[in-house]
Amino acid sequence: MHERIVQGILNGERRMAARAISLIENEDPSKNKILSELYPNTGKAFVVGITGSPGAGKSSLVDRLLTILRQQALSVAVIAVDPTSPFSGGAILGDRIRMQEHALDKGIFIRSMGTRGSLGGLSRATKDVLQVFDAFGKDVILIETVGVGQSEVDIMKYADTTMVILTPAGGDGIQTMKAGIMEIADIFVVNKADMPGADRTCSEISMMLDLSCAKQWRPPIVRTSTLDGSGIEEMFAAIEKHRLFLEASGQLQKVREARIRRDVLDLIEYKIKNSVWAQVYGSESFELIIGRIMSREMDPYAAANLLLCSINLDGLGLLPAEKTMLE
Ligand SMILES: Nc1nc2c(ncn2[C@@H]2O[C@H](COP(=O)(O)OP(=O)(O)O)[C@@H](O)[C@H]2O)c(=O)[nH]1
Ligand SMILES: [Mg+2]
Repeated sequence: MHERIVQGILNGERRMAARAISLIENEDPSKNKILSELYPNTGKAFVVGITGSPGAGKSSLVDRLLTILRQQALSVAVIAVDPTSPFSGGAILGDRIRMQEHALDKGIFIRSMGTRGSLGGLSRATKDVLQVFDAFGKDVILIETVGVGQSEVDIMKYADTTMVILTPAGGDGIQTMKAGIMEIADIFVVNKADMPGADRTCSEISMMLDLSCAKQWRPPIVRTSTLDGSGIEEMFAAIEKHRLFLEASGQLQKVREARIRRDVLDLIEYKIKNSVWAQVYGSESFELIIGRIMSREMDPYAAANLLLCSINLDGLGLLPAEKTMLE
């Protein structure tokens, strides 16, 4: 079954890509095998993250960006992540923007992710979906996410270029933005520049950039309006410029290597944690020890050490067949 899906994705069959994504969202055990086999075919897509407050105009900008990317004959995938939405499969983007035109375009694949697939963490599921689109042969992957919490900041770590979308002061000044969000910006976009206050927002961002330590890359500030499309070309040019900077400076390699390091450690941590919980929680000795801690006969530190000795991490994560191969 998984062979069929992997082959389908590599052959560019949309239906198979959609299948894989559903398996990822449902935490189906077969997803690991699919992702492992797709892996050699990944690493080619360029990932652009788009984050900002709800209503800042992220979806509208994505819509505009899609038009430009398609004019360049690039194939694109959009992942819209909204942790507050229980819906999946197009509800987030679809009702907001004029997607009809793009929805029929075979070069575009749009996927919304809500709370489904959050068992292993929404950012983990997003990363897995990213891999599917990458192997599927998408040149560019856009990730739209609401910039409100830690999980969104985590998701943006998978982007090569991160755009933070702000709107003119009064509506949503930079003082209201989370510090963490400001730091991850490679490009600032002041959208709704058709409204008063855009100048002030731009100078606030500029002042903030003056204060932060000098980096190799100073994030440009682009003004856009999705109403008349002004600034959209500049926004695209800024993305291109950042991509060229990443490539020329060797940063792209560095960032991707750091990401791989973290991914492997995350996976190990995830497996160990699951195994520890499965072995310890609710076990007889665990319950016994908890009772002794309650009566102050034992302390939690000694208890943890004691329980650690009983945990077996042998062959963690290996499938039975892989174990036999190693023996
Ligand atoms: N005036 C103005 N309104 C905009 C602009 N871009 C988006 N909007 C409006 O802002 C609202 C939120 O846009 P949306 O793209 O859904 O924002 P998102 O929540 O960040 O994805 C919609 O009603 C849009 O029509 C803009 O450039 N100028
Ligand atoms: Mg949106």
